[in-house]
Amino acid sequence: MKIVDARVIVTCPGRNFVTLKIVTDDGLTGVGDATLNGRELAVASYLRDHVVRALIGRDASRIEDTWQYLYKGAYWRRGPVTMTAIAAVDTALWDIKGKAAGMPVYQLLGGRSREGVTVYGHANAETVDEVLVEVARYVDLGYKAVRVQTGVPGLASTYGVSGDKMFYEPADASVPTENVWSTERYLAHTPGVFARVRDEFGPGLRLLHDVHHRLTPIEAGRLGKSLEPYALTWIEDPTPAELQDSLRLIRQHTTTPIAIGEIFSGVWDCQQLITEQLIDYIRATVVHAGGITHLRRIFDLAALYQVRSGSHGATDLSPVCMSAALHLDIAIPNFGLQEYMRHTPETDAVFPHGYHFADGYLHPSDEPGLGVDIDEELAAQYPYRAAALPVNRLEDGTLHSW
Ligand code: EZ4
Ligand code: CO
Repeated sequence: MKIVDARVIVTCPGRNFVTLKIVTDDGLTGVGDATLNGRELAVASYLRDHVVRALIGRDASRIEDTWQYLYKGAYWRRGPVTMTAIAAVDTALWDIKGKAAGMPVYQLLGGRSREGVTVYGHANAETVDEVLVEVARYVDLGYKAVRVQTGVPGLASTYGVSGDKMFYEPADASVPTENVWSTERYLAHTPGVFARVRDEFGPGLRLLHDVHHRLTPIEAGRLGKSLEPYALTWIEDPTPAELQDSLRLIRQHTTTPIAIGEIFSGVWDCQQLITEQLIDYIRATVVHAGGITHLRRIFDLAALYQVRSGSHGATDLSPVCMSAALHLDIAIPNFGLQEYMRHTPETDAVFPHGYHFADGYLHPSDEPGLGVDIDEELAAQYPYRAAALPVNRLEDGTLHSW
């Protein structure tokens, strides 16, 4: 089963996606997501200019060997561009292997460990009164877990709050939008938001919150402690996590669970976080952490330390990534939660897929492979549009983490 073609498809059905489609000599095709929000063309070039020619003629059934070939063979290891490109190849090869075997990929990963994949949605609004309405919408749709983000009084805009409630897209301009941030205003406001939400919805609803890398460890400890009465499932990315050691300080101050890892490229970014049990959920995902092969390796390490999965699932991860994530989620023993932001109808049409949402759960497709494809003709109707993620400054103008 030799690879005879590998196409890199860039499309923008409302937002940019990069997809790799691999074709074998016996007519099988596989798809992999290669989207890196705001840096899409870097990955497209990595694949087109450096990877595709080395794939032609390779045995498509050798997934592990191809992973090692691309990782060790590049000499330059790790990094989001490299690992996203490797992920795309890896995901497409798992899709092909499933089709060759006549089985959904989750069967090749050991079969089902659960009946459905619990997902959380994003409730967001400028004010607390408005966000209660948004949370109720998700509850009505059947969601058992909801992420809550609100505006902060005194700040013009805040991460996670948008006009379009279902399809939040932060990459909103070709040159980064400038936001203003105040940790003091945020820490003063946030506990009151969760007091209201918990009071309104009772103890059964799982609540989450994304801090988006904005605090220092001691500030994060204070936030976690102040949120303890409202029993959150997790706070996400409380600090930038390059400094894995810093999570020890947060742990000394709060029992609010912590989820980190959506920007991680591989196991070396979270090895200490996992083995010292400094986090509760690892948010690494298929597209940015080296594909199904490498993410499974991360999840297996995490399982040894009672760390559960909580994969990133924002709209900038295409339905191809979501399909792949669901096959892992349904199979691994230590699944925790899966983020699920719905894609627009335009995106769903470009990426026909067999997964479906019902009563708070996503269900992977039972078709052979990943159960997702790209409609290349339709994709060609949506040319790439430059879009960058915002930057964030403190009120005095100092550049801060976004
Ligand atoms: O900002 O995916 O938890 N979800 C997130 C996302 C990220 C975007 C960046 O491309 O933090 O909204
Ligand atoms: Co996040």
